[in-house]
Amino acid sequence: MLSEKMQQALNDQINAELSSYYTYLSMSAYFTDQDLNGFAHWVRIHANEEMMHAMKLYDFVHSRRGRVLLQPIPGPTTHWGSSLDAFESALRYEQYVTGLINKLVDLAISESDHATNSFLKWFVDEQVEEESSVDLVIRDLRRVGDFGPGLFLLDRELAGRTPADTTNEAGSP
Ligand code: OFO
Repeated sequence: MLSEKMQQALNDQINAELSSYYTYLSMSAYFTDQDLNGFAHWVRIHANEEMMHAMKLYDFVHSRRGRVLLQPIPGPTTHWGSSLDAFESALRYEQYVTGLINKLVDLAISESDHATNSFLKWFVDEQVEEESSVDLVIRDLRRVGDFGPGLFLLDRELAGRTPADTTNEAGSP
């Protein structure tokens, strides 16, 4: 069984992951509007991963006989100054989410909730990957600067992103 406090914290994290999904989907729409379809594709795959994160938590709460209580999702940002601005804001957001995961781990440890602590290890590792993948695009964008052909080629490259294998990750009820 989950404690009331842990259940609330996991519900809050479900909300944060759904907010991430909404934010990345909004960013994908922004890139489509900018005719950067490779960027839009990359970010949309990222959005789908956020939904998978939310569902992983959702299933975990149920598997511990807890109650999932969905909360309102805040309206996402809809405009960014540039591609670089969009990805820099994504990195700041991922760093914020990493902080939330760390706090969840702290809570699990303080409650000696070993099952939740073990479950959260996947998220700790995932955040390293999330920050790194966004940071790599930022570095490419900084290299490219205002050079149009460079942006064109980067857009082509990002169009090649394939979805992560989520077998055994999102889970089903
Ligand atoms: Fe769910 O990791 Fe990004 O936000």
